[in-house]
Amino acid sequence: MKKTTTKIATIGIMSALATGLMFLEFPIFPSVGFLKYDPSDVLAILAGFIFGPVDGVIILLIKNLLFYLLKSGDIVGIAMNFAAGVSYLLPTVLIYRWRKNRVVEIIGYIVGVIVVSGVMVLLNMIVVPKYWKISFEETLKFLPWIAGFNAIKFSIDSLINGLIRKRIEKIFES
Ligand code: RBF
Repeated sequence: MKKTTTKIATIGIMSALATGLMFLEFPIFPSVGFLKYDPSDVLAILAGFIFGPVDGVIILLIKNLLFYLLKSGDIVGIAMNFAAGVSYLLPTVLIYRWRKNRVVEIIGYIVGVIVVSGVMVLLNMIVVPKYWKISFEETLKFLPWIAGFNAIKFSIDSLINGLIRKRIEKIFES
């Protein structure tokens, strides 16, 4: 991957693919049906590993902006999806770039899953009472499901990324 133009085009294609994948969203736990899994963050994570954290965050931004315009119209959901993607992507990618070996890569996935689960529990404690117009006490009942949702979502993404990263990287080496 030498030319900047090739890289910009690749980021554009990956953002478009991520937007398409976001349409596949489905809930994991019925009790928190507003939390939906979709595999789109995998594209941003791949770009983070192959190009760098800024490129990964750019894909998260573009896919959320496009999904907002094309389907969701719910700025809170979009902002939460973006916050979750960034909270996972930054620690995971930065740890991987610190030492590029399989053990550190796996530690990065584990740290990323723990960080995103913690950050999103905190953010949801602030957002959910306002969004659903419920009390803080009622919101507390959802917290285990919110933590579980984020842990499962980003464990799946880690697994997919871990399995396909090398193969995708090879495409860019030529
Ligand atoms: N997405 C996550 O990945 N983690 C979250 O913790 C999370 N919390 C959300 C909280 C609220 C109130 C809403 C409306 C959405 C949240 N989302 C979260 C985003 C959701 O799963 C989905 O991707 C978006 O709503 C786009 O349909």
